[in-house]
Amino acid sequence: MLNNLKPQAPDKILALMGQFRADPRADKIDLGVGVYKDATGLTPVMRAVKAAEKQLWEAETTKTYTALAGEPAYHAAMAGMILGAGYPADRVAALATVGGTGAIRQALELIRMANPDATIWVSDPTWPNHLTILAYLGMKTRLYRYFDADTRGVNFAGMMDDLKEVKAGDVVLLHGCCHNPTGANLNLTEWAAVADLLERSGAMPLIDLAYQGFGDGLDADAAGTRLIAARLPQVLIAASCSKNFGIYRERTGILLALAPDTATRDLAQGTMAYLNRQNYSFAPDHGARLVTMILTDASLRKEWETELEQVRLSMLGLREQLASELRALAGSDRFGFIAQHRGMFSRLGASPEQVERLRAEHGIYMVGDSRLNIAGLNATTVPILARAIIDCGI
Ligand code: PLP
Ligand code: TYF
Repeated sequence: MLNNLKPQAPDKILALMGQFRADPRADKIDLGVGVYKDATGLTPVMRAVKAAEKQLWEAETTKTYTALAGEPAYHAAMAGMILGAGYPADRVAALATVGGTGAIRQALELIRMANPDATIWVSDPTWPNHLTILAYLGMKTRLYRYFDADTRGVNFAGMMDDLKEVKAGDVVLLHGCCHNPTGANLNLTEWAAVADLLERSGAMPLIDLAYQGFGDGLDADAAGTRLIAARLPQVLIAASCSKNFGIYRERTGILLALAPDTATRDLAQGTMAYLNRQNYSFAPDHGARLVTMILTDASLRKEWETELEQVRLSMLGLREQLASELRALAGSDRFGFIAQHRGMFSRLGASPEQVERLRAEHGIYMVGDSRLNIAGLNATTVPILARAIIDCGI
């Protein structure tokens, strides 16, 4: 039986973590996996999370099962954070999931149940797990152009040109903010044009929102998602709490389904709970409970928002420092895109050979497509990276 299995390709990003750990060089720099790190290289437990955990430890009297779809209070708190106060609650179905990845997986399974023939359109490039999960589920997938290798911005004309072929019943997967792996994002005018296209074609958007609060702020990062939700009758949103609450290993996420009416919402809600039951029954509760406490308690929320803003601004500061170091060394503004990108990542546009040189000669680790995690830097390592980038001819 087991000998019939075929070896699976490892996750390149996670494999890089192992390679980095095994590297004996003391001055090595990890710009690989997308985890926030502070200036000392630590991924801290956020202050509000610690405080909520203490309160929960004192108050929690049972750990019995919750509800298959998760707690209504979690649904409401997350829907409010993502869609804004005053969202149409009578049209929103919600499902607690195993992280943002679980939300993506359940969203795709929901789509497959509703329309097994749907083509899922994904940006080129995208987070590799989008593609592996789609292939695993046997769903039709097509790429749309997204990244402009010359400007390192969005190739919006190419994207819209490719999406002309989208048909009614298809799904367009969009990154809500902080595009992974490029760091290049749509502006609001572009989001509005995407909404027009979706309206015309009758396709449904699936928005992956894994970095709300890491780009331009909690509300600004949800602006594209909110615009789409205001315009389209049906929208799926797969959100993660891993990054913005720093609770990666708690596996906390949510799937929201905006339906055209309450009867369809109820149908979606029942099917979503069914999907949790088939795949893993109840989703983890601990992280979802902490998130609910933080979002609904004024003082915990203020503490969390303050720390999240510090995290966001520290990454923006590193972006500006790196762009300015490179401006000085290159004598041009060709790395200015680093300060324009948002979120944890920027795609440098270096060749695989140059990325390998950075690793071998400078002990600097980034993903093979030249994606670097800005949060892996600090004020001391930024100039070291800038010199290495120029030294490797990037
Ligand atoms: N989507 C994107 C684009 C991501 O980068 C991540 C990051 O890990 C996720 C979804 C899901 O995250 P998680 O399953 O850890 O919540
Ligand atoms: O893209 C990243 O680095 C993060 C973390 O299988 C991650 O999203 C990477 C790979 C993976 C799960 C999470």
